Amino acid sequence: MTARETAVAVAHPNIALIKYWGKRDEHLVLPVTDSLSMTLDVFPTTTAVRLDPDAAADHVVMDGVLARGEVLRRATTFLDLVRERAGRLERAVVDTRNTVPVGAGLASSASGFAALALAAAQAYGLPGDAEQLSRLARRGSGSAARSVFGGFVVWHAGPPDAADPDHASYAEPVTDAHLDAALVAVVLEEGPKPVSSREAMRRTVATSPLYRDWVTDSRADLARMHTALGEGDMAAVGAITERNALGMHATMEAARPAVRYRTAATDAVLGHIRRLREEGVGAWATMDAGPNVKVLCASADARRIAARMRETTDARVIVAHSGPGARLQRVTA
Ligand code: 2P0
Repeated sequence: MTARETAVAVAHPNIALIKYWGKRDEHLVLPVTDSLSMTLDVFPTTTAVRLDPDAAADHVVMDGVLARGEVLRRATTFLDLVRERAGRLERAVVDTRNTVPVGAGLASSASGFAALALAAAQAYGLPGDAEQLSRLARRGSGSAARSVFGGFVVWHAGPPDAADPDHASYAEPVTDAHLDAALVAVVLEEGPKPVSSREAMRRTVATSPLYRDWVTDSRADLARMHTALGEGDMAAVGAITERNALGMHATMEAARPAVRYRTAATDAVLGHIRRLREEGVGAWATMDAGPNVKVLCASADARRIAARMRETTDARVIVAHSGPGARLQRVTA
């Protein structure tokens, strides 16, 4: 690439069925536990990166607004890492467009850093395969490691005593999953969250008396999840997903001070999902760092469940299926 060329990459968000909640190394973004997600086919982020040899600083525009403060700092820190690895000094012009509400617990940082990692690696001429790209994206935001791949994806925490812990922590596709699942997102709130997931994780690891048990449980959940995905057992995948999410929220709600993302509206949707199950409909809940609820179900049931959610809430309801990994859209002069 020459300095005039622009690399454009697209990545989709992912929703964890087995959650990532807590880091063992903040700088390297190493998680305490493995996590497992499904990449979605909605809300892509498209990011363009162009090198500017004349610029004194990175210029980052997010959804048409010039980034400052924490958003700019995180992007620049990430670009510094890419520059260091590529042995380049030029600053970058970054234009990123989200289609997901930022900060609403629908993981815009996952699609954002996966797209930025791919576009920046291309623009700076950094070689590497998808696994290597996943390690790089992880440094921007943990969950971005998973958005590099499509379908079901597992992110390995890596052994705590690994000689090269950065190398040991990466995501890869779950190749033996036999399940056509969908997610029905019930978007209750689209505003920014009261506590960032980064801060909430920190507080949970440092102060929650339930955290150790959650880690033990989550490891067992992951092993059971692999079996359930391999067997295409929707009911088992759903049940493990729901209890893993509820366990994550319980551990953070026990932190001091408590982190509470669930609202009365969240609990009402959880009640609707429980009632659907009592009627024999296969629907299971998961929630992230926000009040919104995502309903995991078989693809064949998604439209019917979405219709029921629209009847029972005023929320925006979006149906998502399995989506693709990050890809380069174009490299233009
Ligand atoms: C996940 N979440 O597994 C979990 C569940 C939210 C709840 O990953 O600090 O933006 O940038 O590594 O990836 C959201 O946290 O956090 C997240 P950082 P990230 O999807």
